[in-house]
This record gives sequence, C-alpha cells and structure tokens, in this order.
Amino acid sequence: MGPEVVTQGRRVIECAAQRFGLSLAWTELPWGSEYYRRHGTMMAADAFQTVRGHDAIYFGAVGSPDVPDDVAVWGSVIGLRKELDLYVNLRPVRLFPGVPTPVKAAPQEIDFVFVRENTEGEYARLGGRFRTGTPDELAVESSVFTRRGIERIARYAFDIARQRGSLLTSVTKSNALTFGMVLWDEVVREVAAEYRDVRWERMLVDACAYRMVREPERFGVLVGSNLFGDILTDLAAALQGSLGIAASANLNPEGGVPGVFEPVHGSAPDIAGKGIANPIGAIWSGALMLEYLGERAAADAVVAAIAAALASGTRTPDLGGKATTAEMGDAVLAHLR
Ligand code: GGG
Repeated sequence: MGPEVVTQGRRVIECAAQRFGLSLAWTELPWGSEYYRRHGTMMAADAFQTVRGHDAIYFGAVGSPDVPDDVAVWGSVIGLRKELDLYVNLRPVRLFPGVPTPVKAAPQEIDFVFVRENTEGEYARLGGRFRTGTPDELAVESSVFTRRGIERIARYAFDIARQRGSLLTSVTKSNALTFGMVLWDEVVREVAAEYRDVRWERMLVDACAYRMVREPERFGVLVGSNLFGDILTDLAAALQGSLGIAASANLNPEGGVPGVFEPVHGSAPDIAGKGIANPIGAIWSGALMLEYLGERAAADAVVAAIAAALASGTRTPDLGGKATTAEMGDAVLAHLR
C-alpha cells in the first residue's frame, strides 16, 4: 500500500507548496516489489547515483509476500540508509487530540522523539550460516558498535534534547550485552559531559518498554540502537493510536546526501489495494521532508492540518473509523488550504 499512502502524501505536500509559494520538482522512481518481479532487483543498477542527484527521497513502504523480506528491505530502504550513511532515523511520537489510545494518557502527555541509530548495531549484517540444511546448522549474527557511530548519534540526540529542553533517555542493555552496549554507555556518558545543561539518564530496553506504556509522559528524547529503536517505535506507534500514523526521517545531519522520508509501517499486504490504509504516517513524513528542505512554516501547517483532520473525527479503519485513504487525505487537505 506504499503507492496509496504516498499518493495522498504528495497531494498534501503539493498543496502546502502552493500555499507557501514553493516550487517542487518530482522524479517518480518505479522501484519496489513490482520492479523486482520484472528485473530481479528492487532498484535500478544506478539507483544510488540517481538518488544522489535529488534533495530528498519520499519513500512509501516495502515488502510483498512473494519477495523474501530480507531481499526487499536490504535491496531498498536499508540499502539507501547504508549507502547514503543516513545514520539518524528520527521518529516523532505524538498523540493527536481525539485519537483513541490504548493507554490512559492525555494528548499533551505523549510527545517525544525517538532517535534510532540507523547504520550499524544489530543491522551490521555481519555473520554467516554454516552446515546449511544439516542438523548441525549454525547461524551467527553479530552486532557492530563503533565509537564514532555512537558518538555521532549521541551528539545528535543531545542537540535535540537541548533544543526541546527535555530529558534524554539513552536506551541500552548493558547488563546482558557486555561489549557493544557497554561501549554505548561509556561513549554516551562522555558525550553527556559536553552537554552539562541537558538532563539525561540511561535505561535498560526492557524497562523502557514497560515505562513507555505506564508513564509515556516522562519521555522527551530517546536514543537507542538500530533494533531497539525499530521495536520501541512500533510500541510507540501503538501509543499514538496506530502504526498508520507513525512517521520517520532518515538523515545524515552533515548533509550532502538526500534524506529519506517514510512512514514507519511496512507494506501491509493484507490491506494493500483496498483503499483503506491510513495515509497519516506518509503525510506526516512529508511534513518532515518539508522541514528538512528548510520549509518549516509549510511543515508546521501540514502537521496542524493532520491534527485538525483527526480531531474532526475523520478516521481510517485502523483508528476505528470508516474513511478511505483518499477521504483521509481530503480531510487533511481541507484543513491545509
Ligand atoms: N516504510 C517503511 C518500511 O516499509 N519498512 C519496512 C521495514 O521493515 N524496514 C526495516 C526497518 O526499518 O528496520
């Protein structure tokens, strides 16, 4: 359902561009599972060269039952993150007014940002399979944590916590994983010394999952490894009412490469093509892209229109409503114009 939600996102971004006098030029790249069926790869051979010629990449969702998941994901979005060294995966978490949440919390109480390390850790793709197909089969999957990688993600997270004036929580598991996670803790502590004005804490990932549900209001900015960030932001998406709302930005803060903006959800083959997917995650990711392109006012207007559309009661089935994907897009547009 990537194309369905991206269509709505583009309508909203184009409307914002018109309202704020921006000029946008799009290149549509037909990559993904359909492309794979025809060409045997998820993206064109010169994909990285092509995307480097653009300022930003607006990405839908990846995955199809007939394409192995690892091929689909590594051949597209993870490949882009690695190749472009997009080491920040920024995932804002907000409960919009009027949206039902499974936890007892007021909208203003769920408003935090997850900074997921996006290029190393558990996604290092270092390992192998041995004695394949035999009873003695063995697979090794190693995590890689580098001082440089931890330092740069920690600095980015401390900067955001400083800007927001909020607590920073570094999510770890160094009581059980005694090499990479201990290095993570040590480096974060060193970086913290450069940010004496920022309150910070270390929290074990299991405790973090528990506390995110019990007391989501305590969090301001969280920073964690690739896999922890992936899992905890699905939990956070549930707090926001639906995975269909969750947005993300893949960034290299040093610049020089395009950022990738994508809803957190995957391709949801069970509802793909039915016109009922929630486009809010894609639309919100479009707002993150506008902000990245330096158009803060346009980005804020899109987020305000999302909030107003949801508050007015227009909801897709994942939020208990009956609106179609296009009707949800229409509702956001009605508040943006
Ligand atoms: N729109 C995001 C998407 O399709 N994600 C699929 C996925 O599994 N991505 C890998 C990850 O973010 O860890």
